[in-house]
Amino acid sequence: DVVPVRRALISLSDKTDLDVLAKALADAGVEIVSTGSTAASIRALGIDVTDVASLTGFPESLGGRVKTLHPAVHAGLLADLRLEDHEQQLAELGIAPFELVVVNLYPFKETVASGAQGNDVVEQIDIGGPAMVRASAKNYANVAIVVSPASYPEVIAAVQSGGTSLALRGDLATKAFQHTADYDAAVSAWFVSNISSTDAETYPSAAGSDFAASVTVSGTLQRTLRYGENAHQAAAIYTDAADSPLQSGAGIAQAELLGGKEMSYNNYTDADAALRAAYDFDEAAVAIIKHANPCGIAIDASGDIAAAHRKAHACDPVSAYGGVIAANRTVTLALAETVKGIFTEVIIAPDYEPAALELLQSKKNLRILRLPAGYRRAEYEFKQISGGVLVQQADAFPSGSISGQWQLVAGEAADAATLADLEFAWRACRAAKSNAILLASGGASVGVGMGQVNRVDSCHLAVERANSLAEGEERARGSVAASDAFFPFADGPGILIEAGVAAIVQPGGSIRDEEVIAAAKAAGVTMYFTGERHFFH
Ligand code: 93A
Repeated sequence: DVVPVRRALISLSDKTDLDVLAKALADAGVEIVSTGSTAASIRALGIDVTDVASLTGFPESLGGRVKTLHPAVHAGLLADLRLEDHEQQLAELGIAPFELVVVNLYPFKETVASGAQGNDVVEQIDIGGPAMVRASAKNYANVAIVVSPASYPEVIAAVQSGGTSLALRGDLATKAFQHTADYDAAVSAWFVSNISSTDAETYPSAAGSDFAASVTVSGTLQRTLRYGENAHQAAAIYTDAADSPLQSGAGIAQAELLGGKEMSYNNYTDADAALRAAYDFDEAAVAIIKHANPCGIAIDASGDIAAAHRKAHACDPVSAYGGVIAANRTVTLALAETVKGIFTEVIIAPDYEPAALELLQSKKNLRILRLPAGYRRAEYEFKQISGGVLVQQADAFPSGSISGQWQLVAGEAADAATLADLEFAWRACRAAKSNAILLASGGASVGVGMGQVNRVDSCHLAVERANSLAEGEERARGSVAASDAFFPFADGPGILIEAGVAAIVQPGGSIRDEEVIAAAKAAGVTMYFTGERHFFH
């Protein structure tokens, strides 16, 4: 596993501690190959150095744009000497391998921070540097890649003691890929703000790329985000480590962007909430989410995902403007045609019919995401608190009928259609932030009261929204209601009963259950207890 270092390639914009490094390598008998000003600095120390131009047989050209982009360099970085074939080819080509590569990139972020504009910034996009870093990191079985002076002492010690270990090279390669990902994130953020013609947002970016480098999070930095919940908050997205108890690579963080702008922090949280809701159902289901709460949720028992969307949208067409849509089935052309006419931030689904995708892609600002194969919700949920983190098993419904466990406590047993609506309402209610009251009818939410600090207000809100958002129609009358937790008093159910709901499902378990049951009985309203609560905060 130990690779002795005979030949090193050094190409540095930031020359911090280059003297220490070059002297140590020269003392250890390492041959040094280097680019323009780096070679000059090494030579000025009185140390022998080979110019990369003499290696490639090409002068550094186009004002430095083409220095190391040459097979004589890259074959030396990418040859896997565990393979006889690679070794033989290198010999035939007359190319010697590198065992150590030390590169830091053109100071792109620093140039942007200095206030530079336009071409001055573009010129600082390093191409050859990241190519060398990525090639060497890919070939970590053979090459040690160093991207920061902070790693020099450890690498020098390894060189002096006979070579680099596989563990060290693996750690260095991991840092290298994080470094190039972070670098490209900064470049792409600058392009979004300065070059892209489709970007309608005018908020100043929070320069998130430095932030990502400064926080330690378990998992892998995927990219820095333009900003967090608000424009002044820096932010980044990390993907779970392979051995993480979270999800192991099959969640929204791995979803494929098929169209539209980059996902923002809020897009991610809303899309995740939408998925959580849509995937609570066996039937074709659509959830429309804004600010982590549902504008509408609906199912279609015949599997028509467009019909599910129409019903979900009808719940609150006003709030659905600028919302996030999740579907648990392939998006059909019929669904795409409806969505095309509604301003939507994100649509996420397991797949898209080709014609549907093409139509949606014509909407430049619509982010279109395809879930990774095998998408599933995480088994555990983590919530940061000051000084620590809370962990819990994720709340989930089993598939299939759930009403078998319910207890009828008031009124007549629900007929099949009402029971189906009660089951739907009970599942859908879980998507609304507590305290949640959800009214449903025909497999669709028709009124949602969410996020209130008392259940009476949630009842008022659900009824008020059910009746005011549908023109001239009293949608609360004849609907069914679900409550995510028990009613502590009979006042909440009183509001629902007065509005005309036909049946109520709730966990039960209050010391005043008898009063609540009595109110339902007096009104002839069916009531079930589920015995299980579904708070969601
Ligand atoms: O302009 S580049 O993208 N083209 C290249 O072929 C190339 N090779 C190395 N930039 C390139 N580099 C970068 O030059 C390195 O990443 C390093 O930051 C810098 C060092 O150049 P010099 O030693 O000539 O000052």
